[in-house]
Amino acid sequence: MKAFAKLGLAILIAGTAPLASSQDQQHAGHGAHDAAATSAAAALTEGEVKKVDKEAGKITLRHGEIRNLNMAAMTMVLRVQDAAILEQVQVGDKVKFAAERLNGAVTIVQMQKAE
Ligand SMILES: [Cu+2]
Repeated sequence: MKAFAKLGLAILIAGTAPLASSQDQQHAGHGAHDAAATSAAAALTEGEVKKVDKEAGKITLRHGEIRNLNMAAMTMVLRVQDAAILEQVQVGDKVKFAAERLNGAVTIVQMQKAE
C-alpha cells in the first residue's frame, strides 16, 4: 500500500511539473532552443573547394546540406572566420566544415580536409 501511494505521488509530480515549467519558462525555453541550434552547428558538412580568395577571406564551396542553417546542397561563396582556414586547403580538396550565420553572412567557423 505504501509503495502504491508513492507511485501515485510520483505520477502526480511527473504529470504537473512539465506543464508548470513550460508556462513559467517560455523565454528560458527559447534560450535552450538557441543553445541546441549552436551545438548542432558542430556537425560537419561535406564540401569541395572550388575557389579560394585569401585576400577577401572567402572560399567557394560545393557543399552538402547545411542542417543548422536549413540550407540545401549548392555551390556558393562563404566567408571564413579565420583566414588561416584558407591556408589549409586548395582548389579541388574535399573538406568537412562547420558554418554559422555571423553578422548576416554564412561563415565557416571550422574546416578540415576530408580523408
Ligand atoms: Cu549554400
